[in-house]
Amino acid sequence: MQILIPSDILRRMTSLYPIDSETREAKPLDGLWEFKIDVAGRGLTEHWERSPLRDASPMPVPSSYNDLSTGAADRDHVGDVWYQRGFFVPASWQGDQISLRFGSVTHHASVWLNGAHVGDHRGGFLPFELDVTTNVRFGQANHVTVRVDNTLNWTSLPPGEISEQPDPTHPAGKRLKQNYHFDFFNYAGIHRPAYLVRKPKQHIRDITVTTGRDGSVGRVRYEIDTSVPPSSASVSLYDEQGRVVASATGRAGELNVPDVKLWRPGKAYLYELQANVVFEDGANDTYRLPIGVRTVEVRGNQFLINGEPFYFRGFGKHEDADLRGRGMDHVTNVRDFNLLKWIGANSFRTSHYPYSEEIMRLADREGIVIIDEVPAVGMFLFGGHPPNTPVFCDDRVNDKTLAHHLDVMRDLIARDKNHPCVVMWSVANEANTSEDAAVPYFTRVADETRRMDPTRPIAIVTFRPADRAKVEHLFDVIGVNRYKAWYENPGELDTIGPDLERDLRQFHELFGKPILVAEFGADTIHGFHSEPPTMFSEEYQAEYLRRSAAVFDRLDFVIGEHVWNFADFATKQGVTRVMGNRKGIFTRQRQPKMAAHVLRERWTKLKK
Ligand code: GCB
Repeated sequence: MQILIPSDILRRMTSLYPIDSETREAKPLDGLWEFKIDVAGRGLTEHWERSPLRDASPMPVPSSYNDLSTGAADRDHVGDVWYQRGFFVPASWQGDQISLRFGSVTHHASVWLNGAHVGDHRGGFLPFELDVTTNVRFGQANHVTVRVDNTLNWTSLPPGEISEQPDPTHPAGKRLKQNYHFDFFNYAGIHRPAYLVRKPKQHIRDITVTTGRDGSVGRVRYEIDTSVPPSSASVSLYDEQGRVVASATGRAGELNVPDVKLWRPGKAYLYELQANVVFEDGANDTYRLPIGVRTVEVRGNQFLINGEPFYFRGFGKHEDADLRGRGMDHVTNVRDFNLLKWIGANSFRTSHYPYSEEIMRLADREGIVIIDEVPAVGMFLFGGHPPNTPVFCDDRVNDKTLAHHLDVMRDLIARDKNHPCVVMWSVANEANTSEDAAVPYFTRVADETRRMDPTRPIAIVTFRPADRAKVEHLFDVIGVNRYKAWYENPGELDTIGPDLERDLRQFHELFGKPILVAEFGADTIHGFHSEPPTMFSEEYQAEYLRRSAAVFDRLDFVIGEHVWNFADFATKQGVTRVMGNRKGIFTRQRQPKMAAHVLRERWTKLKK
């Protein structure tokens, strides 16, 4: 059976990745922009968008701005920063639709073109596109200004809290302090590629594809969404040799692909769906979408891809690198995918926020399976609050947070629905699911996510004890995070075997669902050695993994092991963080620690 994602939910301008085609152009706006930190918060009232930024410095796009300056105040700034640049719009573009598109701006953006406000966006990890056709000057210079706000509050994802601190060095005598309950540095800036996009006035707005298979015949259902109803529409499917293997006419329909080559983990096969649309006035639009034919399903204790049991071997990751912070970087991405293949991994979770479209496209191509997560992280109060302070209540995670959470789920599904690499949505990481008020909240999130995409299983990643986990039953797969012999019983490697097994069995007994061990790991300083193994040494991490793996191998309901973390990454400063989180199997510079060889030995031989 084929199910399409309801199109009312997906009518968003942002979903199609910007490409060149015979009817479209995507002009990169990456490079050096003018940049200024709004220390006193005056930019908006002084209308910085109206003139060239004064005393600006150069800032690369895409990149985080935090690690490029030598000043702690710049790195730790809370509030607005401003970006500006000029560009030229060819006169020949007149008559087309012109838009500005950002892969992501973290966390919130306001955009002006030639001094006129053209739009705002909330949320730091998804794309947005603004129609600027009436604002651009054709055949002339233009300038774009972006205000980037990095603040987090209880209605944002991830959530955070702002407090004020006296500071005599600050122009206002006080400064803002950002608190948050998640374990990665709050990088900010224009993090992903920016484009000036030209497409026909009447155009393809979106394409939705779902796939299935009957024996050797692949079924590809498609639906094309256009800005106005077209007079005709057609699609052709090309194989990797560029041969047409199926075609159809109409805005929606089904293609049959004889002798289909499936998209398989580790063995990706991508077809290209070419959509052509002609409008009443004779104008036309063409878009090419890479697609893979595959199925996913949870059945009993198993996770099936193409009807075959799939065991997740891989990591929780981060978009994080030296200097660039969370800025999209092809160099890091290609190295990471090569390391994933080297170590025998087949999957990762986009912990704890949606990753760049460039990474998703790479995963499609390289056959790496992805669990796609939204930035619902930090919905638990770690330390500093009296015990039992609620999270799900009017003052913290509330109805507004829920509304935004649902918006982000919808936008993520709109962006990533056509990626064969995405096999499951993860709706949250380590929320306080022991609270009664978490139940209606996550019931809504689970119901809406299933409604928006009936084709993929959904998961939640939890760290609560099984007998106090009140919402986990709502999901198809439960991701469990456990740090035995680390946060629990530090240094006692012998506890891993019995404790981890007991804990995972309890989850399965209570919920009867497949369990993914979504996080387990130990901080390890590259170059520290100790025999017998001691915490932070390479030997400890290696032994920790061996003992954990022995547990997974005894439990048939465990559908995968995602080690925390792929690489060392930046966090806020604190006494438990030695220049960041060191649970990486690779260093932040992407070189293996000893444990990488242990995993490689296991994963390249694992018969599961
Ligand atoms: C967790 C979190 C992850 C942290 C990790 C740690 O449970 O999900 O974001 O980085 O623990 O290392 O403490």
